[in-house]
Amino acid sequence: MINVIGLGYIGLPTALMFAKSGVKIVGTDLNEKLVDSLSKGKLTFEEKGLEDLFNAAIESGIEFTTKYQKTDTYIVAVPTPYINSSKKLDPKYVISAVNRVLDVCEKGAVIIIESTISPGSIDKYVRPEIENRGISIGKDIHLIHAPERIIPGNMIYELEHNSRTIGADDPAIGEQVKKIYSSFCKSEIVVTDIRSAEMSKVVENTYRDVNIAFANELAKICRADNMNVYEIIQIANKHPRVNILQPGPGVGGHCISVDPWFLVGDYPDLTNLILTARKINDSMPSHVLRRIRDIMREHGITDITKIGVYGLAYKENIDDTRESPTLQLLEKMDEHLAVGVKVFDPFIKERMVDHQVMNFEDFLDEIEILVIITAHDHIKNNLEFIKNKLILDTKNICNFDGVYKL
Ligand code: SAJ
Repeated sequence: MINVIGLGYIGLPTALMFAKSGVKIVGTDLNEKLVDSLSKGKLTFEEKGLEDLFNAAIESGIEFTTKYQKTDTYIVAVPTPYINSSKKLDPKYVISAVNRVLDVCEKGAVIIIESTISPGSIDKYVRPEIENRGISIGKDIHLIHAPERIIPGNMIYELEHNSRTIGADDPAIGEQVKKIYSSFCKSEIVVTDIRSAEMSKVVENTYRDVNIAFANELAKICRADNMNVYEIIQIANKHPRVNILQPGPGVGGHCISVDPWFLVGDYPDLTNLILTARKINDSMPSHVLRRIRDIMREHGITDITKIGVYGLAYKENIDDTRESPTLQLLEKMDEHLAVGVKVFDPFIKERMVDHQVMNFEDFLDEIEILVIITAHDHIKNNLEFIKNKLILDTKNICNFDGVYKL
C-alpha cells in the first residue's frame, strides 16, 4: 500500500493514477473538509479528465483520510511555499509530513518526496530532522526525491506520458521506486542521486522562466518602436534552431514564478540571468497597466469601472489562480488607487476579488475596455460578442482590426 500525503494539485491526480493502475492507495490530507469532500465522491478542483480518473480510482478502492497510515511506501506531495522576503524555500510542510510519517511507518519504509524543493533541501532540512530522532537513513528508512513534471490543463495525459526522474541514495531503492511509478508512467524513468533530481527539477522551470522572459522583453522592445512581436517571433522561429515562446501579461502558477527564486535565494552572486528574467516577467503586469493607460488616454476614458479584466486563472482552461498575472495586475492597480475594475473568469465560480462579475453578459454590459489576460477557450468561442469593445489582447487571440496588443 502507498500512503499519499497531501491531496492537492499534484498529490491527488498521482494518487488516483496509482489507484486506477491497481495499486492500493490511501490518500491523507490534514484538511478535513477536503478529505470529506473526496470521500463523498466530490472533486476539489477542475482538470481535464480528472472526473473519469476519480471514478475509476474510487472503483479500485482508493480511500481518503486525515490519518497517516502504517505502511512501507509514502509519497509526500505537500506545498513548498517560498518566503517572500528571503526568496528561500519554506520547508515546514515537508518537514512536518516527514515527521508524521516517521511516527507511524514500518521499518525499512521508503519516503518519496514529490514536492518541489530547492536543491540541497533534503540534505539541509530533511536528513537532520530524521537523524535527530535517532533514525538511520538507508537502514530504518529510505529517502527518495521524485519531482513531478505535469502541467495543469493536461495533467492526466502527462502523468502517463512524461518521463520522470527518481533521485535515490541507494540505486537499488531507486530501481524499486522506478518499478512502482512504472505502474502508470509509460515513459522513461531516470534514476539518479537526490541532489541531481532536486536540481534538475528547478532547472526545468527556470529554463522556461528565462525563455518566457526573452519573449516578454521582445514584446517591450517591439512596443517601443511599434513592431509586431508576434510576427517577428513567428518569422524567427522558422530558423531551425530558434524556438521563442510567447509573450504574455506575466508568469503565474506555483512553479515557474517560484522555483527560479530558490536558485536566486541560494546563489545570489551567481544568478544574474535568472534574476533578470524573474524581474522581466514580474514587470509584465505593470506593462499591461501602462497599455491600459494608453488606451484610456487615446479614447478619453477616465472611469476605471469601465475597464473589464477577463481571466483570473494563471493560464487558459484551468481554475488555478495562484500567482496569477491578473492578481498581480490588480495589486498594482490597487497601489495606484485604481480600484473598481471589473473582473470575470468563467472558471472561478466563487467570488474571490472585489468587483468580480459572475456572468459574462453582465460583465460585457458594464465595460468599455476589455483586457484579455487569460486565453480560455470560452473567450475564443465568444469573440463575436466582444467586437464592439476596445480590446487589449495580451494573449494574441483576437485578430480583428483595432485590437490593442501587449
Ligand atoms: N507563459 C507565457 N508564455 C509562454 C508560456 C507560458 O507567458 O510561452 C505563462 C503562462 O501563461 C503562465 C506561466 O507562464 O502564466 C506558466 O505556465 P506554463 O504553462 O509554462 O507552466 P506551469 O507553471 O503551468 O507548469 C510548469 C511546467 N514546467 C515546465 O514547462 C518546465 C510543468 O511541466 C511543471 O510540472 C510545473 O511547472 C511544476 O509543477 O513545476
